[in-house]
Amino acid sequence: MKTNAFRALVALGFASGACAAPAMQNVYARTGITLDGKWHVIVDPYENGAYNYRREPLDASPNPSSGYFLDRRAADRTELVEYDFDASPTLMVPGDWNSQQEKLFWYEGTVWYRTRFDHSPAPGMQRQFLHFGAANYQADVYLNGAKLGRHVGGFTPFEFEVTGKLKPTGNSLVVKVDNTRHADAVPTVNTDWWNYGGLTRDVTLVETPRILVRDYQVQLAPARAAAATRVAVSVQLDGASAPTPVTVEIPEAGLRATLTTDAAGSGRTEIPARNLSAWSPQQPKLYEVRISSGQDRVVDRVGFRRIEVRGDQVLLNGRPVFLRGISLHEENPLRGGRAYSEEDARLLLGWAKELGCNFVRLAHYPHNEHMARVADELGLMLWEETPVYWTIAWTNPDTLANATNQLTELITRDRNRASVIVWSVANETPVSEPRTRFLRSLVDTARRLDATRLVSAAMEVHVDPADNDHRIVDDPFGAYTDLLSFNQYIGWYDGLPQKLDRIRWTFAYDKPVMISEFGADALQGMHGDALTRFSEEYQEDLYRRTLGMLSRIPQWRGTTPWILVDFRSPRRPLPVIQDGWNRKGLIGENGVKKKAFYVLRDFYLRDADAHSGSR
Ligand code: GCB
Repeated sequence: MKTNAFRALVALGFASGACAAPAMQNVYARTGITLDGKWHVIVDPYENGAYNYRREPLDASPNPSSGYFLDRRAADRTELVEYDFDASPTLMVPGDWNSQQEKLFWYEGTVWYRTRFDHSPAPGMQRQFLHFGAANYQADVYLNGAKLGRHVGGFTPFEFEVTGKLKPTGNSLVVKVDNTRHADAVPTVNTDWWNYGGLTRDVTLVETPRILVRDYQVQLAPARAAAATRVAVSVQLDGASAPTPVTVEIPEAGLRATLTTDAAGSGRTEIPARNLSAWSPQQPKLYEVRISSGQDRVVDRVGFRRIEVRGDQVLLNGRPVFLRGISLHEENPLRGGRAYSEEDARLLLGWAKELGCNFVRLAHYPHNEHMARVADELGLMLWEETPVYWTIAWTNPDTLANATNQLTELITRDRNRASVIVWSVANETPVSEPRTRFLRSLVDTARRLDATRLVSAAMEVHVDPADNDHRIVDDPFGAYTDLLSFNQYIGWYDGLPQKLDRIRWTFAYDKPVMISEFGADALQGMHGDALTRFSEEYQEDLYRRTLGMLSRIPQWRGTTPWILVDFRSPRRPLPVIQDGWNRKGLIGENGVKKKAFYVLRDFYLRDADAHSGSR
């Protein structure tokens, strides 16, 4: 299925060779072999494997020189080949390179990865796809010496069809991964997180029959007044050249429907569904959903719930809810480096559960698919986000196409997850006309791809020029979002915590207010009085006062304080205290909880739900 964003990327010449295709839905449920494990790597800061000595791209050359790192061997001892994957070191995939090799800790540039594998088709399978969970930031992929294409964007899945291109033995898969930052990229050059490079998520060879269910969405239809509950189903087949029947079943609920696709392979239907138990944090019920067409069959586990906004309330399954949240980065501090596995997801989301959360903000980019699947199971609602962070090249059409593509790939992957309730299109972007136009375009994309969830962004606040204790939230972009979400750091970047007791708020919109960030750095184990910067007591006091201030806002409906765990950031050099870590975690990098953790937990367990706006 070629989305508009995908077409735009091709039209803009985003790719060298073919562009990667958007990945198929629910890849973990498919027949496949994992290509995870040790890959040989060549570190190539000058991109010697991609350009000749005149800096001409070897991709464009009909006879690439031996510099081209495509797993060649010298034909005889006189031939000059100046690299050797077999004799080069290895890195684990999935995994970032920074946390695996000390020499690569700060590295930003190109690393060439190579694995070899044999392949004999699984019974009944005619098509093969190479699926990458993510590669940060740009990946050029080569199979058996031929280029398959390129993918841009560090946090979303992509794939290449390789049917007819595989050999029974000794296939060579080479990926050039480049995490260089660029001013016109998404994100841009400036962030407050570690730029982990590499094949950071699972790599799989997926096999399917000739016709496959490439994509589907099975969710409750948006509520219509007095209408019965219905499950809305949309399906996209790949490989069907004529109308084809598709069957959708939810056996436990006794539901079954058959639809017929159109000539383009798309089909939709609605199934009346009176007896489904709703998914919620209290009861995260998941149903087995089976979708089959011809030889192809996929099985998923899907929860059914409704999320809406009415006036200043957030309604989950029709009832007001307070979002007891926390923000988190995709990092496992105990192992070090990017989180990628189901175990990592259970560690991070398990801590969020201990904190009393029903909501988690996956900041500041799309996290791996396990996060949403584990959240589905644990009953945690999620805010998922694109890396449109701080400043972006707002007027550059390539940058918008890139952001649109990343958002599209995220929504396509996770739109069957009951846990996901918010698509967030940006974080702390400075107000300007071109920026608002850019973000509106992303909102339109999100709503077009998925009409069943809320859309928002973490916005900013401004100070009333006439009154330093008066904060105003009137970002013009707030007119287009469902939640009025914003970050604020009164008491840390803006005065001392006592100031929190005096602040008054004005909101330009009658919408649910969601404070997407507040917080203070504290080094776990460092103690002092409540005015000692970086002490646990300062952070604890700031949390108490912030919760007091927010409790006075009548339309306050949730918060995701910054942040669950300390995380690595090159912007945080203060020796002894930061040492390259942002210390705003409620849990230290050693896994030990700080005092403020308990302040927030007590608030969540005792007082928070009183702010749901239920009247
Ligand atoms: C913010 C950013 C977040 C930073 C945080 C901080 O406003 O959204 O990415 O890490 O502040 O610690 O300064």
